[in-house]
Parts: sequence; structure tokens; C-alpha cells
Amino acid sequence: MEEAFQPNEFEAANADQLGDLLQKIADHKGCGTSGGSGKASCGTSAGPADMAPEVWEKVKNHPCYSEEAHHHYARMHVAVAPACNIQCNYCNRKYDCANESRPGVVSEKLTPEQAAKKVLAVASTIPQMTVLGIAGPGDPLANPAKTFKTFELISKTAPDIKLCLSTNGLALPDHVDTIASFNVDHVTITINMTDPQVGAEIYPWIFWKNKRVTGVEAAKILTDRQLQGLEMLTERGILCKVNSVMIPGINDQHLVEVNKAVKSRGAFLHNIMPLISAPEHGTVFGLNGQRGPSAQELKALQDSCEGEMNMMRHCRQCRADAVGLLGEDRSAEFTTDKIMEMEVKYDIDARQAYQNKVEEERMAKVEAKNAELQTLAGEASDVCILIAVATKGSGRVNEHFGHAKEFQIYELSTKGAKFVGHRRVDLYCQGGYGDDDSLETVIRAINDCAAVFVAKIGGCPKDSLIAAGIEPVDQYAFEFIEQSAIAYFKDYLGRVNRGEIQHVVRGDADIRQGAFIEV
Ligand code: CLF
Ligand code: SF4
Repeated sequence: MEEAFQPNEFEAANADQLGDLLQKIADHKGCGTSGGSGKASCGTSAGPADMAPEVWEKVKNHPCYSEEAHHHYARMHVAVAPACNIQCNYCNRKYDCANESRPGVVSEKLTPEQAAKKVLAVASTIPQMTVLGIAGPGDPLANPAKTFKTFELISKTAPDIKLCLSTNGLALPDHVDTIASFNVDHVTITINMTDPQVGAEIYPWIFWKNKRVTGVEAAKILTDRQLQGLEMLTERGILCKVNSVMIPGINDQHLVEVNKAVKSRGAFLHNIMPLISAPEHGTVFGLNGQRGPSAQELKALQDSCEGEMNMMRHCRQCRADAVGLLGEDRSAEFTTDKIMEMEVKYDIDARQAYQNKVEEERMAKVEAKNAELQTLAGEASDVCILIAVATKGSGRVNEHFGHAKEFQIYELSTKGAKFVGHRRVDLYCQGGYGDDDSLETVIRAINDCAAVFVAKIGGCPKDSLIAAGIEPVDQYAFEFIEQSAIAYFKDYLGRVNRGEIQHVVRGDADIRQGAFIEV
């Protein structure tokens, strides 16, 4: 669908830049619908057959390292690391880390002891919470004592929880042995460039050897340290994910080179995220009008790199104190005050029993998808569409249209259903009435989709969606997403082939810039 891009009014201003970018990406590798080499991608829905058993053990219940797992398992962050050793132009120090967090203040900074208590409280309440990450609000390795003390406490009291770390990489080479000694199996490094000239436009300064270094010199030190740290980690068998912020006009085309550089150094997964940039964030980019990418620009770049390595597409750019499934935020349930009053019963057997049930559901979902996929065998068609899905998790169509805070996006073709992203939106339902302004933003956010799957939907939004060319579909309420999507695609193809409907190439969609501010 991407090859016949048709701009509509809301992206017209960026159409020339977009066309240029898409052409360059297409020249580099494949088209948006080919998915590169077609190899299994952990960022999509790879399973145990697609990777070594020891790698599967590490990723199978990590919601960030396995797209498939993110429907079922939760993570939490503890905000124990306030300081940072670099400055990014997309970060305002009053806000938490844009590498791993939405640009909103963290509610509370914690001591390692408070963090350990919070982990036990969350693990007792959310048995499918399997990963503890430290991702700010500054840089964890600029606060090594607090970061490693937290890991030490948690590894003793909650040994079944995976430990995860996200860093800008400047201090990484100094801490690789300590990271390995705490059995931290997952490390994310934010790498936005390997060319210091590009880096100088993203990083005004770094703090290095007790002094501030600026410009190209700073970016050169940073990239050398990031790549050195990545190599050291992968040599030790630690799974590394690289996060890159896509900044149109600055590093968008360069990220293809970054992708190659990190792949050659053993990175397991590459997560290209959209720049979130708005004046109210008070960042350099926000204030100077630097725009973020459109949905189509982001997807084209991700597709282009997928032939090179596993791509993550389900990142929610979550905050440094996030709790819950990736698409939800339950941090308000676990404030320090509330934790003090909670009765914490950390029962590792009960957690395991619950997770066994989750695995049963997960297996049923995979079997249902595979059975449905069989019915597409032998179908030949170039038709490819996107759909939006309202879901609360568990891989089912189980959210009402009006209650959805995000829609998950799947790409459907004769190859099956593939998760390719998500779109954050304002709530349409405002308790008894629908908000027309919100409806407009929802439609813009899923404008590239042929259909929207929901558990339920009212008459008014239904009519508006149909008028916008998006088919509302509620016949799969509470069913598995992928199985339903494949069944829908088969039906869609049949209707196209019989001439009942015309397959229309859809336009671009918005990534909402203010989406990560609490609503
Ligand atoms: Fe946290 Fe990051 Fe670990 Fe995940 S988040 S430290 S790897 S447990 Fe995940 Fe959040 Fe995206 Fe990060 S969705 S911002 S990738
Ligand atoms: Fe902000 Fe994170 Fe960059 Fe530090 S590394 S400046 S906290 S975005």
C-alpha cells in the first residue's frame, strides 16, 4: 500500500519531504510491505522455533524483547536514577528520559530500598509482571551506586524477576562486568547516530572525565563508547536492544547506517522510535519546531531495516516509573503511600501458577492463528491492508471503541497478520457522551487502516468511521486478534475478487505528539 502514497490534507505540508525519504528508503531495501528478507523477527512474533533455546528462555516473557509476549506479560520501572551525564536535544531535565520514557515528570523518585519494596508490592498484585527495568529518569549508569544496589536487593528478594537496564551508553564500558555479575540479561543502549557530525545536531554536550565536552568531539566520544559497550555486552552473551529516536531531517536516513553498525556488533533487536516533540515539553527540538515522523515515514524506515535485523515495533516510549502491560499505566496504584499500606505477599509459586495459565492461553492463541493461516494457503494476491485493533491485552479484541487509549496496528496479507505498531489516541467516550474532537484525532491516527476491530461501538462513531473509509468491525468481539484478522482478510479478499468492494490504497496517519502526557 505504501508504494502508491496519496497525501491528504493533514500531511500535505510534509509530503515532499516524505516522498523524498520514502524513495531513499526504498532504494536502500525493499518496500514497506515486503518486510525485508521475510525472516522471523522477534520484534514481530517470533517463537521458540525461530531462535536458540537459551535466547528463547530470555525473551519468552520479556514484553519488550518479544512482541508476542507483550500481549501477556508486564514490566515495571523504578525511578532510582535521577542524574544524567549527557544532554539530548529531545530531553528537558524537568521531564523524564525520552530514551525510555514519555516526556512527563516521574511521580516520585525512589531510594533503592523503596524501589525493592515497590517491586514486591507490584509482583504480588500483578503476577504476570516479569521484568524490572531501570530506565531513568536520568541515566542508570550515571547513578551506578543506586542502580546496582536496587538490582542487588531485587535479585535477593524476587529472584524470578528478570533485570533490565537502559542507558545512553557513555558510561557503559566501565560497568559491563558489574552488569554481568548481577545477571542483568537485557540491556538497551540508545544509539541515535554513528556519525559525529549527525551527533552534534542531537547532543549539545556530554560530561566526560570531569569536564563538559561539546559538538563533534562530544558526539565522537559518545558513539565510540556506545559501540564499545555494545560489543562488550554481546561478547558476554547479554541480549542487547538498541533504541534509536527517528528525527526527520537529522538522522532519519542515517539510521539505516546505525542499523548496520549495531547489527554487525551483535545487537539482538533494533527499536526505531518516533521523536516526540512539542513546544510544551520545553526541549530544544520542541521549541525550535523540529517535527516527529508520520506513521508512514516511521513504518517505511522500520520495514527497510527489518531485512537487516529484528525490529521492535511495539515500544510505548514508557515513563521511568511505568507499571503494567506496555499499553497501560498502573503506576498510580503503587505510590509510596499506597505501598506502605499494602499487605505484600510475595508468593513465587502462585506467580508461577498464574504464568502457567498465561502460557496456556498464549499457546491456544498461536494454535488458533496457525489453523486460520492454513485456510489462506494457496491464496495469491498483492493486496495488503492495515487494520487497527482495540484491545486491553491477552491478544484479544476486547476493548470498546470509546474506551481505547491506543489501537494496535496489524498488517494483513496472504502471509498472515503481522503486528506493525500502535497509535495512542484520546478517549472518545467521555462518560455518557462521545467527544467529536477526539473522534477526529482517532480517525487521523488510524487513517491508514482499512478497518478497526472493536469489542463494541456506538452508532455515531460508526458512521464517521465509514465516512472516512474505515470499516468498523465488531463481529470478532473477545476473539483472538490474529486469528480474527486473518479471517477478516480472507473475507476482504473475497469481496475484492467478487467486485463487491474496491481495494483502496490508504493515505498516511498521525503519530500523536502529545500522546504521552497523562489524560
Ligand atoms: Fe524497561 Fe526498556 Fe527494559 Fe523494557 S521499556 S528498560 S527494555 S523493561 Fe520497552 Fe518501554 Fe519501549 Fe523501553 S516499551 S520504552 S523498549
Ligand atoms: Fe535526557 Fe535520557 Fe538524554 Fe539523559 S540520556 S539527556 S535523561 S533523554
